[in-house]
Amino acid sequence: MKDKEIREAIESEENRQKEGLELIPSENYVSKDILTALGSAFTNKYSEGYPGNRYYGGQEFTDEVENIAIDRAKKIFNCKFANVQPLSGAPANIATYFALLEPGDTILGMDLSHGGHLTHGHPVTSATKIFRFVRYHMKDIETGEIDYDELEKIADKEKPKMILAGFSAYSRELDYKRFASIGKKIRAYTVADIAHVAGLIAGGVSENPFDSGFDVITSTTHKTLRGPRGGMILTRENGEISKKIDKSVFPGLQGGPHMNNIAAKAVCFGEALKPSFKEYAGQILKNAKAMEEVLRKRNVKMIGGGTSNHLILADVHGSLGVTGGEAEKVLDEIGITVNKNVIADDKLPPKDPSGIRFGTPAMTTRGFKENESKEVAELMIDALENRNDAKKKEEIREKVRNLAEEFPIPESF
Ligand code: DSN
Repeated sequence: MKDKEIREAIESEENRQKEGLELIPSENYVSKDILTALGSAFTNKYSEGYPGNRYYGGQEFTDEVENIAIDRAKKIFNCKFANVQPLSGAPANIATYFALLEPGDTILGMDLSHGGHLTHGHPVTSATKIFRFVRYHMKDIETGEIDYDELEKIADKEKPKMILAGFSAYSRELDYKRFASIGKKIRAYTVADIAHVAGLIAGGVSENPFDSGFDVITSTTHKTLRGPRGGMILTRENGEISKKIDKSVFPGLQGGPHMNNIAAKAVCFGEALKPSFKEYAGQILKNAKAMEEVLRKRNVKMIGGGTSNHLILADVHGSLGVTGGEAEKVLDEIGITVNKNVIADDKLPPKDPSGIRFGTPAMTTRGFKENESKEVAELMIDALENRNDAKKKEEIREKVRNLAEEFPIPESF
């Protein structure tokens, strides 16, 4: 690359990723094939419209890759329709709201501090100027169980047109059947935002919401699914809902799709269809359970009491007397990347909350098994307990570096 400044920044980032351990549960490492597709000639092409029905010429190969991406996505998630053009998860959610609702309609989603996502109705987001959001919560933060009775009562009273199941910082399985039966009763669309667990569903480790009768799934492709940064919308059937979704994505909200990204999504879906992906997804969960065991042994409180997926939300303020912001910084210093995160009904502000959120998708891609996962959890707690001891932190940094060297980031799967 001729641009020296950018080349150096890229090389530094590559080294940071090589020498440290990535534990942000929404991040992962993609294969070289996916990077090749992202850096391919498809980035030069405009392709407004959909395969066979575009507004510009020269589409024989864009149609080919988009059709492959659509077919593979449908196969993975066992459904009849896929739109692979959303630029990421938030635009996929917004496109779904605009496709199926009218301004002023009500959406029922999970409260952000109980694990929901910003786009599920946090007041800072623009969608709240157009739609009315009401929220459900966990019943018990010790077990993480959703208060389904509360959810049903709100649904009966507020009559939302859409019920959202999905999360950004929640470590337990959702009862999709209960969501679907409440949705059916009040004739609301049921939409599952599976951004975090798409890879677990693809690998058969988590339940597929379509099996419970959900109407729509929205997702990102870059988290547990291990693909390029992007989004998609799937519908169980191919009918009125899917037609509305297509129109809402283009021309409703987006212009030209990013065809290099769609080619990379197709590669990602191909990788997720391989039998080895099932092993990968299973190991993500085993590794998270191994970390959970260490946290429990060392008395670090976990929201929801532990994990049934790829992530853990730990109350480090309550357990170790360190804020989430301080903990994130200390862990950065030893080469382990996590993110500070609010916990349910947090008394501390979102910029420096009580919790940290971390997970196993990226380190599992590196080949970590249960023993290494336990070692990482021990090192994290050691570092937080010894946060004022520079020498101890340097020793831990060295151990992290050695672990990272022992498990280089793979180039293919
Ligand atoms: N930022 C993503 C996450 O980390 O969960 C969600 O948008």
